[in-house]
Amino acid sequence: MIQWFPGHMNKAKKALIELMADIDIVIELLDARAPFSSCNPLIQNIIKYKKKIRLLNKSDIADDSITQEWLHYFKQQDNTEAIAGNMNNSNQKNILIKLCRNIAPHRNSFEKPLRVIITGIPNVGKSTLINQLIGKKSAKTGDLPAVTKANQRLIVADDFLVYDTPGMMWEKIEYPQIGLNLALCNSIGRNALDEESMALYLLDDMKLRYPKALMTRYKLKLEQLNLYSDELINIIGKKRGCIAAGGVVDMQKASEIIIQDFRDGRIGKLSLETPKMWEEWQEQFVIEDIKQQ
Ligand SMILES: Nc1nc2c(ncn2[C@@H]2O[C@H](COP(=O)(O)OP(=O)(O)OP(=O)(O)O)[C@@H](O)[C@H]2O)c(=O)[nH]1
Ligand SMILES: [Mg+2]
Repeated sequence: MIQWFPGHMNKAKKALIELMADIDIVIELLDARAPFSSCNPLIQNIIKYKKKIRLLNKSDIADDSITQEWLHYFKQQDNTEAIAGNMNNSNQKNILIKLCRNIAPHRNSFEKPLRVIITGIPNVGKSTLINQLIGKKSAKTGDLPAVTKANQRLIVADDFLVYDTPGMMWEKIEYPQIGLNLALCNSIGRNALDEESMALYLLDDMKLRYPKALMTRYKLKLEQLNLYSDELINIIGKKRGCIAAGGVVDMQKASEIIIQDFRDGRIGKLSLETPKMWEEWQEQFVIEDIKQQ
């Protein structure tokens, strides 16, 4: 089971709890490709009673119809607005600022500024969004988990403050699907990962849910989708020239290529989980928990 909770996240957790008393609105970024796995219970406990906007980010590389299902799912929660996020949407800044001002209209002066915090799992795009909101590159960004290490206060306008925070992972990941989905979305540190298992899991899922996208990306024949996923990694590795000493396919390298293709949206606009899949998984988890008792 994948676990990753580096030391700075404990500090970040304490800092987030302290800051929360002075916050009017929480914008929680979820990864649109895995909204439930990225809805970290540690963060939910801290932001429980706050007004929230759940922003399903990276929607440009997620499955549009599934993102709509998730938006519907989250909008049913108390005190919660839900919108899709995409850093390439030039109107996103205006939409978000307007939404925040509507939620807390009483915080509208220099003396009583609107105080908004941006939180979420690592690498979901918090700092990128902050830079978009303030209109310049002040927060450090990067395609690696744990780029931001401490809270940072930034000014959107005289009456609008925004806080960037370090990404936080689940303290304990209870179920394998959650760990794998978070790992595929690049929210978990490399040293905690086994890329071959991740690629096998991704291919198992894509063969069933996105067969056309998979065939197109790797020029596969329909009947090849019946092969075991390790054989598929082998075929893809050969096509991509991932050959190790002795002429065999370098499975690690081939797995890394498949994972990177997914992360960059090169296989297509894919989502790893739907609300319905989650219901089914949760039932399965309950049965497994009972069996273990
Ligand atoms: N495709 C896509 N990529 C995005 C989007 N928003 C951010 N990214 C990319 O995601 C990566 C992580 O962005 P950051 O803003 O550093 O993420 P963060 O949440 O601040 O990460 P930590 O500080 O590590 O917790 C960068 O490579 C961004 O370019 C988006 O809407 N779509
Ligand atoms: Mg950051």
